[in-house]
Amino acid sequence: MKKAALAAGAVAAAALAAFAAALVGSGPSTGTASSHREAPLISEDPSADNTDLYAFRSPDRPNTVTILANWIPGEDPAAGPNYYTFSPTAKYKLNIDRTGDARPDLVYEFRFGRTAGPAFLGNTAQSWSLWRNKKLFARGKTPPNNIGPRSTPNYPSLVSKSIVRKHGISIFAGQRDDAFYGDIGAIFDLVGFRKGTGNAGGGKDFFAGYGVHAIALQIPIAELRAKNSTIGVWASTERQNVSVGGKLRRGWTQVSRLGNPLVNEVVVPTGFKDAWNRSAPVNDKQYAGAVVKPILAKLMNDLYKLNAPEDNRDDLVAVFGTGVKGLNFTGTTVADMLRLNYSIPVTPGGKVSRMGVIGGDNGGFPNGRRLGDDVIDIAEQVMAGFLKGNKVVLGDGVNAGDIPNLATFPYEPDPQSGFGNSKGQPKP
Ligand SMILES: [Ca+2]
Ligand SMILES: [Ca+2]
Ligand SMILES: [Ca+2]
Repeated sequence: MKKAALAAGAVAAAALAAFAAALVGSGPSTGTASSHREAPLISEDPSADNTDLYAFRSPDRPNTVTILANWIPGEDPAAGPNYYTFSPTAKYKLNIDRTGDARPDLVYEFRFGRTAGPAFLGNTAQSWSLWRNKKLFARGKTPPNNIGPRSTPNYPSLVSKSIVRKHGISIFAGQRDDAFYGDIGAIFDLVGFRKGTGNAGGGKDFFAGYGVHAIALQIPIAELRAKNSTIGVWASTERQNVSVGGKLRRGWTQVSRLGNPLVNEVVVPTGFKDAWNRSAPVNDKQYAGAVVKPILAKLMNDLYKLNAPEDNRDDLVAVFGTGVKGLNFTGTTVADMLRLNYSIPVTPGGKVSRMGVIGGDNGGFPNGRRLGDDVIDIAEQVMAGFLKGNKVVLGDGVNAGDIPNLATFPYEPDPQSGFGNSKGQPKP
């Protein structure tokens, strides 16, 4: 058992080494979430960088679906005076396909303003406007970042005041604690694990203490009207084209996108990662070869002799590309979208498995994704061949985030405060 656990841990590490590019964060940190710094170009543009995407039936309001997307890897809450903000020169999008063709039918597009702050401080409360299918839908303001007890007292009330409700839809945008979790520090130290590993705990949550910027929508199910009650969701960011001393290029260019966690990092070869970020899900068939014969499965076998199937991975194509038949299949169009069958009931609290569908809980990943779903462990086990009968207990030893998620919208926890900076120790 001990040996098995050790092997499992090592494999987890190998898998994560591949995920690593994605997971390693920016700035003062070394990491953030399931798609952090996963491609060369976007790693130079953190405020446009998608980190994670979630979609789930809202546990406290089961007649609605919540879609939540995070941007900006590794926000140190103490990073003043110019704290992290959404970029005023980017468009942040949540795209929903309701017909299975991987073309968006509902596009929620956010733009943010930014004004100067008091004295030497940046202003982190940002006005926003939300456009739905190119029509102005709502306006609002983010709460400020969680600076500290003097600047931002009673932070939860600032958050609840910032939530806008319009035509039955709840809307939030602003800083959050990163709900993603995983042991990244050990993995990058030459795939070493601290102890135990497997799924038996013992890992260290690298993301503890770091924030992100989130956009969350809570949409009545009655508005979604998707074929087979299954939506395909992805988040994306566009940058305004700029010209430097030459011809003006008008318009916008997509610089980042995210559907399922870990796809661009695990599946897409490095040389194609930037192109992948610029492309649309509808054209994802070009990457199907990399899914059918994943380099990661071979790597895992080479290193740890796991017996992971190395070819004909139709199971991975289903999970990432088309949805799983009988669960959240959207048709034969291969596209990286997070697919949620919202006719599947919310899993009652005591029955929730962090392993989602492979843990017997169809209310979680890959049927959508909840904040607590352990997508690192799930991805490792699925890559090893779980759905083809090769069940290896893999994991990174971190089974939950450092802060509990909230029971109500926007569900992702309040960010830790800059004043409360958890990294240093008071001097004697
Ligand atoms: Ca469509
Ligand atoms: Ca966290
Ligand atoms: Ca884990």
